[in-house]
Amino acid sequence: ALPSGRTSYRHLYEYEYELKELARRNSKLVKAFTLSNPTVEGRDVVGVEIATDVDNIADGKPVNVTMGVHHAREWPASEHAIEWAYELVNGYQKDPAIKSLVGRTRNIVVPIVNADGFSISREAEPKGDFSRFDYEMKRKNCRADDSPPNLRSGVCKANPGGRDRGTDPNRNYAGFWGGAGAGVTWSSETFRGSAPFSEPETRNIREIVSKRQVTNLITLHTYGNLVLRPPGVADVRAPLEEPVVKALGDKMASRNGYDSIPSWGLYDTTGTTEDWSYWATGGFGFTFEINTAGFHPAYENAVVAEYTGVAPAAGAGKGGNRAAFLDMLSNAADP
Ligand code: 0X9
Ligand code: ZN
Repeated sequence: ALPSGRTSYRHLYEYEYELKELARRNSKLVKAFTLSNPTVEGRDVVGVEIATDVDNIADGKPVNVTMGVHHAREWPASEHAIEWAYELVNGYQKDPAIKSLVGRTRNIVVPIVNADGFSISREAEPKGDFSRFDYEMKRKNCRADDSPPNLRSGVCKANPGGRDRGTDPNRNYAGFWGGAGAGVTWSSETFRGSAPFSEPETRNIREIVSKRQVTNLITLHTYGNLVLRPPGVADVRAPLEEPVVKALGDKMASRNGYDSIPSWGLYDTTGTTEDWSYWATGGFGFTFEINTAGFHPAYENAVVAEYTGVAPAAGAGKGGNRAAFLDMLSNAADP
């Protein structure tokens, strides 16, 4: 079973409620926060920080960040992230190894980076010319083309329409922004945006990475059973620490049963989360692509089995993402 006992995909309001409830019930260990940039449609982006004496943020400990749902339709990503928050809180009370790891680190979890997109995808209903599927399969955020008439309306509150409205948050970071593997037009599913960090989603993550000592970061996506490390584009140098980064990626992949490869091995991208964070800070960052069955297939497999490592999911085994996340936490605590 999952740390929370959950058996179905959460809705946006449940994430916010549960994160705040975790903090309320464990006030010395867990602090809930709202990032400073509300989304284009005005939604809050909420996370938790988990640390011994959580309010003492200047204690100098390394910060380990876990985030999900840059891409709206990738629901297992936020589920794995929030379950990790429960794992740390539960483990702190009853597992001495987890208590020790948490005691030497600070852990930030932001399950839903793209709150507008997730809300549209998760609450999808047919509307006008568009099917439920058109809404459910939204990827990007809700940024509108500001040149009237708005032909790029997309499935967002203000402008129902095709799902092409928006910027891809995972092409909007400053790392190699605007290069290969990023769209330059609104209709592209990988639209890079008007400038690096033009979007509230990427600014929110920049705020965390720039203000805090983020040594370790995992950004969760679906799908493909992959542990991806920088760089995302073939024609740049690998990190100086490539052997160390590779070893950590390989170790995590040995837990969740995924393939460990450099990101460009999947396809070229620019402007992704860890290509920015690594070159900005030197902190280690990985993308996990959860499961092989689709963007949000059956919960039992894509979330319960893949997180816990219990069969029958294809990539589940040897401890699952729970064990892979613990490797990342151990690396933060004892590099
Ligand atoms: O394209 C993406 O943003 C990620 N895949 S997804 O299907 N979740 O959209 C992959 C990003 C990893 N980086 C590279 N493949 N270079
Ligand atoms: Zn994705």
